[in-house]
Amino acid sequence: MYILSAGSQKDHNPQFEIFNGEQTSHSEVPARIDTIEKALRREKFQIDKTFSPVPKSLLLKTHKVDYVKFISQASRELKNNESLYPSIFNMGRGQGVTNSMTKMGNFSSDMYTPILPSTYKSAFESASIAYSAAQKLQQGKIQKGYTLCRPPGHHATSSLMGGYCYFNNTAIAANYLSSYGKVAVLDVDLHHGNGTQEIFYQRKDVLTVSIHADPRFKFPYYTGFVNETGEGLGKGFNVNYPLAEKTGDKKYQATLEKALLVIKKYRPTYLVVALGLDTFIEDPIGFFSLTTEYYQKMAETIAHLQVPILIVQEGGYNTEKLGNNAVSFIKGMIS
Ligand code: Q9C
Ligand code: ZN
Repeated sequence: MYILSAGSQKDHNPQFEIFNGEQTSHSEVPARIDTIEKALRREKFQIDKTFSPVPKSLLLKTHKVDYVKFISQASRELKNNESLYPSIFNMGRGQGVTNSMTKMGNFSSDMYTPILPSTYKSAFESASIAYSAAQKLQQGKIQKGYTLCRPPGHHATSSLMGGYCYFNNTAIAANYLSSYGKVAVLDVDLHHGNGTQEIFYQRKDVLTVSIHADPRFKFPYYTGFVNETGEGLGKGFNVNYPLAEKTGDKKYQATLEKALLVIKKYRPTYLVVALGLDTFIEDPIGFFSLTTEYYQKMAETIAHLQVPILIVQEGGYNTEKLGNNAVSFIKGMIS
């Protein structure tokens, strides 16, 4: 198992989110990566820290140029300790852009996802490790890779940040690999991978499959329903599995097996797994009841596909136990 992490990702450190009109603590903290790295090292896994920057062409295959420019420019213009949150959302209503706050409303879908001075660099490095590991996979240098991406990516659409995500690391890796074969994305984060769904919604060369909390009750609320199956050429190449509160190991496993059957039938050349560990029973913003032991079985089941696999870290907010859960998953991948 090849494991890749970056350096500057830890600089992106949101101090709060705005939830229901209040400042509440932010779940997506730098300690998440520290905990995973520590647990992996304890188990004697090596962690590579060398990577190439994601090519602009690949970034722009996934995100609109104005969106990328906005994140870059807004990060650069902020002073130390400053942060930018949207207060009003454009939602396609108009074009008047007079200041950074109204401009951000063009590119934001919620108030959980601020821009800080370090955001562009951290998000860029997060995307870069996903790209670099995907490249190694494509070159046949590795059969399985795991990238400790932070900030996460799967809620970022082609032109909207949200759900703690800026650049869609999973989609960037899948887009890269799609130049070399058919790609399946399996999203096992607790939350629906709305960004990844949007990015590939009209394509059949990338199959997107997501298992997640029923969006009637959980973020991102507006997407993740069964009837979202793709559009145009992509019709039939997006599959959603919304599940009820307190879904446990057994029910999850049954759903995973169904999802893997769909992926198997597609005969992908590569599989990208968007690994959220917020399905954990003790996750502070969770909804499911999966156990640490189950992550090993989940990974074993996925590995049965016997295709090159890239695992991209997404959510997971129990910073104390996140490392153990990641280790359990990685052990299942290699067993
Ligand atoms: N105060 C990922 O797991 N919900 N994003 C915030 C809780 C947003 C999760 C409400 C959840 C976003 C990558
Ligand atoms: Zn999540």
